[in-house]
Amino acid sequence: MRKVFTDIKLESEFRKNGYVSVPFISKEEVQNLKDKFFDSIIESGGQITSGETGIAEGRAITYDFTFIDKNPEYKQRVFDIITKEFKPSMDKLLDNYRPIIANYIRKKNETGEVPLHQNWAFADERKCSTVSIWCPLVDSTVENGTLQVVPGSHKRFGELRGPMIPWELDNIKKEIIENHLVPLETKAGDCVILDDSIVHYSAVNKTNDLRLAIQLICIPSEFSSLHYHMDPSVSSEKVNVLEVDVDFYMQFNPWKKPTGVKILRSIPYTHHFIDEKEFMQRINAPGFDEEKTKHGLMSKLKEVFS
Ligand SMILES: O=C(O)CCC(=O)C(=O)O
Ligand SMILES: [Fe+2]
Repeated sequence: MRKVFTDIKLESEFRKNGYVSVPFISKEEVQNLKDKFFDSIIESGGQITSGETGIAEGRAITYDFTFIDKNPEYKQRVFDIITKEFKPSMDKLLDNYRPIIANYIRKKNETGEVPLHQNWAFADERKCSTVSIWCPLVDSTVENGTLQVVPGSHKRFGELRGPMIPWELDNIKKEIIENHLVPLETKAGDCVILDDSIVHYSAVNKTNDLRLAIQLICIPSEFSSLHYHMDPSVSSEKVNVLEVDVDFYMQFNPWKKPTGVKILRSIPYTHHFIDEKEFMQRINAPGFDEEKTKHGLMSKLKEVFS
C-alpha cells in the first residue's frame, strides 16, 4: 500500500482509525487564510441552488462549499490561495501528495449541516489512500458544528463513490448519526487528515459566530486522478471511470454531466442497502484494500508450498 505520511506513527494511526488529528499551520497563516477568504469572496458567483441542479426531487443544499460556486475563476482563486499557504506544512506531513480540490467551508448561525457522507473516490483506493486535510480557521467545537467521524469506517463501504451513485448507507443515516459518530473538536490551525472514504458528518452551527474551515483534497502525486460517474438517465447499472485533473473540477459540480473527458472503463454496478448490523460487521472486518492483499498473500503462500 502506498504510504500517506512521512511519519510512521501517524501512518499506523491513520490506517487503524481512518483519520489523525495534528497541528498544521501557524496563527499567522490562519489569519492570512481568513483575510484572503473575505478579500476573495466578492468574486464568488454564488452557490448553486437546489432549483439549478436539474434534479427534480433534489433536497435543499444545506452546506456552503467553494466547490459548488458558480464562478470557475473564483474556484481557481481559492485553489491558488489555499494550496500556496498549505504547501510547506502539507509537504512535511504527507509523503508526496498533490492537491485536487480546495474548499472554504462556511457555516453561519443555524446553517451549514453537512449530511452524513463519504467523500468521492479520487484515485484507485485499493492501491492508495486519498485524503482531505480539514483545517478550521476558528476553534471548531460541538456547538459550532465541528467535523464528526465514524472511526474505522474507512474503506469499508461504497468503493465506487461519485455523483448520482446510490449510497449503501442511505437507509441507516439516522442510526449512524445517533449512535456511531465521534465529534473531533479542533483548534484553529490544527487539522484532521481524513481518509476520503471515512463516514463523516457535521451539524449546524448553533453559535452566532462564523465557523470557517478549509478542506484540501489530495492524492498521491504519481497516481491518476479518477472520477467515478453514474448517469442514471443512461443506466443505473454501470459506473464510468473517468480520468480527470484539477481543471475538470474547476468546471464541474455534482449535478453536471461530464463532457470531453476520457472514459477509462465502465464497471457493472448493483446496488444494495445495508442495515445497522451489517454496518457494524463491516467496520470490524478488513477493508476492501486489505481483502485483496490477504488474498494475494494466500495465493503467494499456495504457490510457495505447492
Ligand atoms: O467542514 C465540515 O463540517 C465538513 C467537512 C467535510 O465534509 C470534508 O472535509 O470532507
Ligand atoms: Fe466530506
